[in-house]
Amino acid sequence: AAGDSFPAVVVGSGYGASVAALRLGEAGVTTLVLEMGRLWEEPAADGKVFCGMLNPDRRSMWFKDRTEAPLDTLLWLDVVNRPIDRYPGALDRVNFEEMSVYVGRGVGGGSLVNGGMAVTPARSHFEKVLPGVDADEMYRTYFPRARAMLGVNSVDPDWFGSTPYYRYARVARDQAHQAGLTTAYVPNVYDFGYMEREERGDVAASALASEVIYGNNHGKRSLDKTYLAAALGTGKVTLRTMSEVESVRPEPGGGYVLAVKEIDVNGSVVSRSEVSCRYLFLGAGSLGTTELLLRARESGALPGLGEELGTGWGPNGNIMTGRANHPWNPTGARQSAIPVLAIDDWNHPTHPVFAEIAPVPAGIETGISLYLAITDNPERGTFELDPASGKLRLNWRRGQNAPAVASAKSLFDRVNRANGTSYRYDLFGDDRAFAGDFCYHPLGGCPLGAATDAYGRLPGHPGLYAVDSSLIPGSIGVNPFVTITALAERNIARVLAEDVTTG
Ligand code: FAE
Repeated sequence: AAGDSFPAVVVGSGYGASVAALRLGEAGVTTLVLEMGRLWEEPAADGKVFCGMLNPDRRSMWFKDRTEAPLDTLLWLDVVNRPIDRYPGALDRVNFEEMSVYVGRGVGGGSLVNGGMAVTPARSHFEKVLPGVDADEMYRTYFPRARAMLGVNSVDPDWFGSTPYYRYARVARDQAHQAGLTTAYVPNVYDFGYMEREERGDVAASALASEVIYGNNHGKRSLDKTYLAAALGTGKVTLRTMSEVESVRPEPGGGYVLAVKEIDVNGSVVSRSEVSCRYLFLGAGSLGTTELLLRARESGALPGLGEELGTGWGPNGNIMTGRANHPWNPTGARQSAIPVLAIDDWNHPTHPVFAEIAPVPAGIETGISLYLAITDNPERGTFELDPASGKLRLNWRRGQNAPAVASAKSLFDRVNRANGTSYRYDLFGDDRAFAGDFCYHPLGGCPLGAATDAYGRLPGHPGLYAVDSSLIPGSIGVNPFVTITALAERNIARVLAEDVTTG
């Protein structure tokens, strides 16, 4: 098909991409956003845009025959996952050999499916992870800008203290305190005023109706409602959905040409076309951006890309674990799907952990305290392309999770000892108490200041930028999207000031 041409193209529509799109639009740069997933806007026959976690249907997952939820089993029974029809659902699980990575698909990327936890990292840890970035400027300007734009707010402690929907978090909080640990409220982009109205029955329930990893029908300020809405509002930004960028090559006179595959809801190819641009912003996520760049390096299309590309990958030290509570201390059948509390033991000298108290929104009493622990695992993986299939391969061995499990175990052994409780072995298959074979927080692949310059510019290829989680080298110590957003704000400000000419 004949190619379209735009001054700027943004690939993907997650955090980095949305920031780039808004700031380009505001600067008057006509910009096309290409997103491989759906625009989640039209309600289906049941009146809902997204499906819930208790009754998943084809809207739940990206072209799967069966859901692949993080909790595999309950009481060793295969009751969690369901057969579904193949469809461009909102949550994808990319199964590499020894690590599975959850990602969002659709307009808004991970913001559609994530828990909304909006955490700014400890400054000391940020400085350790990204020493080349001026932390003063980040904490003074770009973190506050990101939080304001994302709509970050906090739960009212009084309401938290009394609602049955956070009993599970209060139980886990008290047990942490019993072990001498500190807990902290975790800010979120879910509108807590809305959540309180849900409890009163004034509005349609979402967080209080077990909605989260397959999308929230209400309450969550996902990117389509914040950055992307503002980007489209500039009148300079347009969006093409169900459009996957397959490859990138340079245009002889400068700029780039993208090969784009458009699919329908059955996954059938509707068209293949080319789009050219002067400035190309890659915001396809840690996996997507790294894959596109590796393909361009391997094919010789972008020979300037160096050896650092594909390195510095990590799962942000993610480990999930569950504890069994005493029958006289129930966690509650009603649970808000949005986590609001964490055990903060990040200052531990040998086993730093930031552990979110996660819901088990099963609709029944399970007696489980579930946690997503973020640890400071120093292990890193690398990406490469499988020579036979051309697909992305992640070199990460399961054993590389050992430091993360050791840290999580150190903390939860203390909690169990102080409360006379034990682990749950029935949740993740294979009688394991700790699940480190999947992650929610893929980071790296195109590390800032190594695979790129200090602002995400790819070497040797003017006008080509990485803008997303691929820039963060494997760990940030807390949930990552506030950092991804703030870093994208910082980088695009510099790029607009120095590189981009309008008109
Ligand atoms: P991301 O949001 O992944 O967006 C990339 C987009 O690019 C997606 O929409 C893709 O469909 C699209 N794409 C990929 N490849 C292509 C291509 N070739 N052509 C066109 N489009 C493409 O990127 N983080 C937090 O901070 N707090 C949380 O509470 C939290 N909970 C999470 C819960 C779940 C279940 C998951 C999966 C993640 C969670 N995260 C959380 C992580 C967070 O969502 C993630 O770090 C960010 O979404 C990553 O942002 P990026 O901009 O890198």
